[in-house]
Formats: sequence, structure tokens, C-alpha cells
Amino acid sequence: MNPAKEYVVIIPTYNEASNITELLDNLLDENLHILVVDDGSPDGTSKIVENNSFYNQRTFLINRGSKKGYASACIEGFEWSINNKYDFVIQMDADFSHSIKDLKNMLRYSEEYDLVLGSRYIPGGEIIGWGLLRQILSKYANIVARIMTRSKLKDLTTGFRIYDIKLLKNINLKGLESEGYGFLVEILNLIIKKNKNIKEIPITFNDRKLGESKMSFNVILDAMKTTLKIGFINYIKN
Ligand SMILES: Nc1nc2c(ncn2[C@@H]2O[C@H](COP(=O)(O)OP(=O)(O)OP(=O)(O)O)[C@@H](O)[C@H]2O)c(=O)[nH]1
Ligand SMILES: [Mg+2]
Repeated sequence: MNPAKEYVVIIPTYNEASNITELLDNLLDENLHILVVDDGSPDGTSKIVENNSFYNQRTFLINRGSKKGYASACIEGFEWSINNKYDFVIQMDADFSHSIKDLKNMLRYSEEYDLVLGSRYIPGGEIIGWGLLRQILSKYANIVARIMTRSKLKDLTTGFRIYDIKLLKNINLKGLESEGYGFLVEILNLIIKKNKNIKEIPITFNDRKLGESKMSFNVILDAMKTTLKIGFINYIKN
């Protein structure tokens, strides 16, 4: 693969000032383009992006001004990537839970598949640093998502992905309804229905070391509601 022009990394951010500088440096070292979609983080994340030496050359920013949520940040990033004629879109968190080492491995498969998923739940994949409750919740969320989407994929809630832009162009992004992490299952459900080639690659997911967690009971409840709704619609449609 030639990452010089056609790959863009979409990074949604909310209060990631402690992580973003190092992450941008690491991604720029890999010769990738980057779009940060920030929701007016009070900690000045967007200022740091604007001060990056490659700003508006290989590092780009959409500052949405106020907290509008993870899903719509990703979707805005996807639309921007289509408009700016990239060939592949990498979706990645800002907090180093997703590693550059795993990204390099995933990139080896990006041209062969429509979607590459960084998977925590296939052999070779792991999670480091999560407490038992969060591990159980994530594992069960995935079991439910697998049943609801009738898929054999093991990690449907991973936010570490590489999409072929043709795939994103084929999806009605404006029609995606769920906010938060339910969106990960919602968009994957549409891709599964289109019988696209999806590849899961094992990753090591590290819990964030810096910055505050945004995970909460409401976020989990919301994602669960979305997943059940998707399943209900899938089952009544056939
Ligand atoms: N633009 C935007 N980004 C967000 C929002 N919520 C979370 N993010 C970003 O989305 C990515 C994933 O969110 P995280 O908070 O790391 O979620 P998580 O990994 O499930 O949980 P923790 O790491 O424990 O916080 C990170 O880069 C966040 O900064 C939001 O409302 N708007
Ligand atoms: Mg995180």
C-alpha cells in the first residue's frame, strides 16, 4: 500500500489534549493524512491540532464547537473523506487504546477487503487494563450484537477500522440514527447486509492511560438499546 495520499485517519476527540500531540506525530511518521473531529474540547485539543507543523497539509481539523457525540463526529469525518477524495478511511480513537503497530498490520489487508476490523475477540486479540465488569459488558454486548446482526464476526463494537471509501459511498450516512457506540453496530449491520468482504485482524486494546474516560452507564444503555432495535428490525424484515 502507498499511504502517501489516499489514506486518511479519522480521529474523533473530546478532551484528548494529553494524547493528541504524540498520536499525530506517530501517524505523521507513517506518512498518513489525519482528520481530527473535535467537539470544542474545553481542554484545547483543537488548538493543539491547529499548531501542528503539518496543519492543513497532512493534519486537518473540523471543530464542531460543542459536544455533539462520537457517532456524528465519525460520520462527519466519513463525509469529509468522501468529499476530499480519499480511497481509504481509518477510524481510530485518540487515547492510544488502538496502537500504531496493530494499524500497520491492518493496513496490509486494506486493499484486499472492503472493511478491516481491529478485533479484540479473535485468537491473538486481547484487552489490557479493563476491570472485570467492563470486560463482561463488552463481551456480552458483542454476543448480543452478533445475534442481532446474524453475523459470525467476533468484534462488532470495535472502533478501530479501515473502510474502503467505495463502501462508505454506498451507505446512506445521513440515515444512521444512533448516537454514541451503537453507531458502530448500526453501520456494520448495513455492511453485513450488503455481503461485503470483512476481515478481522487481532489487536491488543490498551485501556487509556491519560485523559478522562467518557464511558458511563447511559452510554452503555444507549448502545444496548440501539443494538436490540437493529435486531428487532432485522428479524421482522425476514
Ligand atoms: N468528537 C467527539 N469525540 C468523542 C466524543 N466522545 C468520545 N469521543 C472520542 O472518541 C474516542 C473514543 O472514546 P473513548 O472516550 O476513548 O471511549 P472508550 O474507549 O469506550 O472509553 P474510555 O477510553 O474509557 O474513555 C476518543 O478519541 C474520544 O476522545 C464526543 O462526544 N465527540
Ligand atoms: Mg478509549
